[in-house]
Amino acid sequence: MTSTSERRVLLAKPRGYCAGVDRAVQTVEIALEKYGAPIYVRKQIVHNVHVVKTLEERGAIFVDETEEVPEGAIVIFSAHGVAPVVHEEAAKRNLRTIDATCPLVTKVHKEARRFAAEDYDILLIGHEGHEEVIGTAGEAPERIQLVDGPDDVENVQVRDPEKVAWLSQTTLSVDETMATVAKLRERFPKLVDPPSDDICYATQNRQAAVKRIAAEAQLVIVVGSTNSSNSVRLVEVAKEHGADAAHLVDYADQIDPAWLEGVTTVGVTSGASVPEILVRGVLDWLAERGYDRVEEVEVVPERMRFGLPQELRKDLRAASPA
Ligand code: 0CH
Ligand code: SF4
Repeated sequence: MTSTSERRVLLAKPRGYCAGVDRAVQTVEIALEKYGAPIYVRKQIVHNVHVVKTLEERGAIFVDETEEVPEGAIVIFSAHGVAPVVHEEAAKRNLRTIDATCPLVTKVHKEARRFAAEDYDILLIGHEGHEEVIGTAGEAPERIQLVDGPDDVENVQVRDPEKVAWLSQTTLSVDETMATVAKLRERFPKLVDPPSDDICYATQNRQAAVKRIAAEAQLVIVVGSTNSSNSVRLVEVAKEHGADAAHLVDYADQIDPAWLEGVTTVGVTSGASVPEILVRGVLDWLAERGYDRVEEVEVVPERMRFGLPQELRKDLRAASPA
């Protein structure tokens, strides 16, 4: 047993909501207020069980495809982005679309279009089947191929090894992606980099923060859902950077008390799609078990904010008195 006086919590900062998630969740909330329920949302607005459940309770209906949305209704596209074909399908069904794609995902879509227009073969580093990757690849399906980590590099086939560029999903492990790029460059020395980082500021900052706390914690608890790529990456990064164990939980009641055996320092963080109230739940759970000394460890300040999608802003402006 550890003594109570030794027990402490290191709370990573930044953690939780990034600017793109904040904007996407607000988009659904404001659309519900402005247009009334139901509001359709294609896919989970962000990959978090609690966020989706809360919005469902307020009248959002989450669907997998636009064909499930009644003709003429409003549909919101999730933060992870959609392929151009999805916009076309929505237009055919006369849907009113509000695009909550994070501007930093849109930036990667633009890079894909530009490289494709210049006739590059584009190697998109990302996780097979992830919505963001499906959306980005849909910008130029005939030019883009997926590279799912360093072990997948040997499978890449290109038309001209002199004309290859890489892009990535925004929520990957920074270190693993650099390892993938290094292997790609061994095969294609002329490989062209994206004009700026595709892995976004929020992903990078949350990984930097979890590395810091993992170096001192025996156990790291990451709050996040199992389909949240960036949250799962935080668990992996914590294990690689010093934590004896790291676990992903949606809610405090999923913590196994056995994880605390012999643990003096618990690290806590959360993925970019996770509301702070869930982190508070974990801190309360830990405090009840003697881990009531919480030290916040800030590695970098974050001030990023994004404006609401233009379709929504336009309607809000039209409704406000001159
Ligand atoms: O980490 P992923 O991409 O699975 O998504 P999330 O958990 O909804 O976090 C927000 C990222 C949205 C797109 O970059
Ligand atoms: Fe945007 Fe990054 Fe947040 Fe994704 S994780 S929504 S790219 S800020």
